[in-house]
Amino acid sequence: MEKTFFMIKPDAVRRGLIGEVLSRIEKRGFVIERLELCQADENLLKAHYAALVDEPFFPDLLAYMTSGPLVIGVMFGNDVIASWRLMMGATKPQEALPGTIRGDFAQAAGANQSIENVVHGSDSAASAKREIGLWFNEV
Ligand code: DAT
Ligand code: MG
Repeated sequence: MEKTFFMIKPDAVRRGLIGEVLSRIEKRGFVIERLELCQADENLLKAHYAALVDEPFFPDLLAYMTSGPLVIGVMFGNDVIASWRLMMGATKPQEALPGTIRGDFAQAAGANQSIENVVHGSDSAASAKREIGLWFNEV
C-alpha cells in the first residue's frame, strides 16, 4: 500500500496540536507506521529541502524548522500521498481552505518570514521514498 512521510512542524508542537493532527490522520483511516519526536538539524533540513536552499526565505525556513522539536512519521493507506496533501491544504495558509489543517490552524506569515504552516507531506511517490530514507534511515 502507498506510504507517505509527514511532519508536525515546530509551530504545531509548540501550540499543542500534535493530538489534533494525529487524530485527523487516524479518523481518516490512515495507519501510522513510524512516529518520532525529534530535533531537526541543519544538514538534514538542507537535504530535505534541497530544491529550496537557494530561495531567499531559506534561512528563515531553517530557523523555523529548528526552533523546537517536531514530529516525524510514516503513514500508509489508499492514495495517501495525494489525500494527505489535500488534508494539509495549500502551502500559503491564507490560500488554504477551511477544513484543511493549514486552513484551520495557520495564518499568513509576516514579511521576511518563512511560512509557518503546521504540517508537511511528501508531494510524490519519489519524494516519499527519499524523505522516509532521509529521516528514518531506511529505503
Ligand atoms: P509544501 O510544504 O506545501 O510542500 P513547498 O515544498 O513548496 O510547500 O515548500 C516547503 C516549505 O517552505 C513550505 O511549507 C513553507 C516554506 N515556503 C515555501 N514557499 C515559501 C515562500 N514563498 N516564502 C516563505 N516560505 C516558503
Ligand atoms: Mg513540499
